[in-house]
Amino acid sequence: MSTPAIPADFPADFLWGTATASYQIEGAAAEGGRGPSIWDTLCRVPGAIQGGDTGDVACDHYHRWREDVGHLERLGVGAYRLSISWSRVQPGGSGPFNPEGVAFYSDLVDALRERGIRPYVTLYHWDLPQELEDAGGWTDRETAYAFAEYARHMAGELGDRVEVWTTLNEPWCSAYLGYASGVHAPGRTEPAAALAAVHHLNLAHGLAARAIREVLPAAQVSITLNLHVLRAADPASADDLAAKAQIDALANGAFLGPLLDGAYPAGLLDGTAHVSDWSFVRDGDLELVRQPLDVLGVNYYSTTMVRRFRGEGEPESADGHKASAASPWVGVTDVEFVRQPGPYTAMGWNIEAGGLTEMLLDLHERYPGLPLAVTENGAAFDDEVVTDGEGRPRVHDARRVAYLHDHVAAVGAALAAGVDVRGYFAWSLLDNFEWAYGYSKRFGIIRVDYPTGERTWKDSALWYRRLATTGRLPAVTETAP
Ligand code: GBH
Repeated sequence: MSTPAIPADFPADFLWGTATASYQIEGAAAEGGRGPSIWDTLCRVPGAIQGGDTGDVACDHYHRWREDVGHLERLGVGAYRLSISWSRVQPGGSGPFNPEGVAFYSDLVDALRERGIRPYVTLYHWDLPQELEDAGGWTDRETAYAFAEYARHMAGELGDRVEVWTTLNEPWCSAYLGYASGVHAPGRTEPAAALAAVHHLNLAHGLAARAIREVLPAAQVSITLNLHVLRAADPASADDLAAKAQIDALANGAFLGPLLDGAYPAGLLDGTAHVSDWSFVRDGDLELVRQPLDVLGVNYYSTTMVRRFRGEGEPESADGHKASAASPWVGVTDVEFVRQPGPYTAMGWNIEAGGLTEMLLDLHERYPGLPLAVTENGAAFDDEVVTDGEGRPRVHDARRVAYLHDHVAAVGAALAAGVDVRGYFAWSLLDNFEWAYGYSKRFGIIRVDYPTGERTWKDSALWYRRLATTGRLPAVTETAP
């Protein structure tokens, strides 16, 4: 695909990294004093996860972490984005901490730093301790306070060895997929509860940001959002533009509003008034949520096209489900999600690198002076292992190389336009547990064989090494071992 003019070189201090998440890679679900999380529970619900897969073993990163740090070192990345399993370090989500769990992350962070790799630590990538869910989960305000105490403790334990503290990963998913569509843990389908979850996640971020800075005044604090880049099917249709605005409020405004503007958008409150009165927002909450952000993390995979539903019966979502069948779009009944032109990844997501430039430019215009980082970007494809002339296993994942190439170029285009982007993290270091899809979807630049756990560098890893070590966008053919 053709890309806009990009600079030949990225800034010398631009950070190249890879990202993972605890439940997706660690395994050792019942080892080292770890308590159960909502994902352990969902994985035991028949039919919830493709193939009946679980994160019990995953990539066995808990035992193979030294080897994985070696891969990071050989990739030449300057940063690694990992997440902490809350129930590994505090099994019940409140109460005593588990020194063995804390030591795991402490050793990992030390090993990274010894190799000059900056740890970007996410405190919450969807694995809520089950005990907290039993008490109401994110629908309960107490969960936000518990999260802040967990954050405070980890700030004390890991201290200034952590480069950037990210409170939450994609609260959109935690709230709407966890509590409205129910495809993610805890698998609830209660639209009003999802809105309470939105607010308590935002509150948790604010309380945790404050707690981290109380312990570490110089800490860099961040949150990672999956903002939706939205398109109206007919940009000349007032109806389609209104549909887009409605989705924008739920997808983007529900988080950007309180985090950066100090208020929930009026369109969000109006559009969901028939579902909830938002009385869970208490006096003072919005001041708490709006803590200074040192960097905003954004995850980008694809774009979303919507139109006002004009047909008979019920609108369908882009993937063919009836919109009323547990939709993540709380309160929305008359918006259709339109399938866009390909190519597509194995997830069925359309590939559109320009959407990443657009998102970064939009944020830059709206929030001038806010540093940004692309904390996830990548693609699932059906990879094949072949054997080369010397009998070595190879994975010629040309489509993933092209995807990464075009999206890195899209970041370059934003930089050239003056956007303050500090880094880019490829999702993911390893093939891993892809949530409701189990192990059927592979996002890694390094292949993981199941169940042996054996790692094999794909061509995309070879390509990414060249990018990370030169700071120059390599041609898609530069994949020599
Ligand atoms: C990320 O989430 C996660 O952080 C990561 O753990 C995961 O493995 C990775 O991406 C790959 O999936 O059609 O409007 O409902 C991705 C979040 C949210 C992206 C839902 C696609 C569909 C939008 N996803 N989204 S919509």
